Amino acid sequence: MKRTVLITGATSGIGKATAELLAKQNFRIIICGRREAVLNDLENRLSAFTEIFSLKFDVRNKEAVENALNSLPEEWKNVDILINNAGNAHGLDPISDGNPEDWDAMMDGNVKGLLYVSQPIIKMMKIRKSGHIVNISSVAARQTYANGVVYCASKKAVDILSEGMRIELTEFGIKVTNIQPGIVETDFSKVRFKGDEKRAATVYAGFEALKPEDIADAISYCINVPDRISIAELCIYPKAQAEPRMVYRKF
Ligand code: NDP
Ligand code: 8X3
Repeated sequence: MKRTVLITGATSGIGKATAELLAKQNFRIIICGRREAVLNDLENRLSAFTEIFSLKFDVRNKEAVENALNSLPEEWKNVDILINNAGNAHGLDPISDGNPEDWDAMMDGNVKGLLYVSQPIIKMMKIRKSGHIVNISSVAARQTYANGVVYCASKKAVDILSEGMRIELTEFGIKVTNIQPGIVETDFSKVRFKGDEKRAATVYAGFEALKPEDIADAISYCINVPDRISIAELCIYPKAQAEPRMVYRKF
């Protein structure tokens, strides 16, 4: 029987690549994001491979999250695998100059949003005594870097939530995987730099960044291992990256 996967942030980057890969495996997928037109396009394309259901909501809006999850038809309500991927960095400034609106966007989206989505799904998983939660953290959680401190803090929180979920949920037969990607070439930097594509391109210049498909492959590995195995944590760098701020570029 096909397992049901819910992916947040499926409209772009890592989430989209994951939806595209899992659609060709033995899964039915609930794709989530805020951009309805992108969701519709993805649903149309992936429906050629498997059953797809799309949900439009902002993870920061608790009521919208609840309404969206409650609106799932009965046959889609039992989520076997939750991939908490939605998130972004906003701005690259020292705390002294940072915009509090950017801090809100990161803390509300990357941390509280993950909790809002997880709670109702965890309740259902606990009743069924099975499930798997995959949280997309970042290498930014491993090492704090100047100007990205609030983003780093939000991803450190994701690490702690993953650890805590594993501690609380193992007795219910629920697995929790925390993935820390290094630099992946997606819209991430375009969002961080508020649409400045030229500045975003400098992040990926002079070396081969990870592709979103590389992280999709890792997620696929984690959710396809035999049930007795729990991949608790993965840290994945591009070959040229040694730590968050140390990238060997060839110019
Ligand atoms: P993208 O900008 O390409 O994708 C981000 C996704 O998150 C989009 O689908 C976006 O959908 C969704 N999203 C963002 N904010 C919200 C929100 N408030 N409500 C609902 N959905 C939201 O970036 P990535 O694919 O790179 O990022 C995915 C995850 O990977 C993030 O958690 C990021 O922190 C993490 N990560 C990324 C790395 C990188 O180098 N790219 C490295 C390490 C971790 P929409 O706009 O439609 O709402
Ligand atoms: C995104 C990777 O190194 O820009 O999480 O923080 S990094």
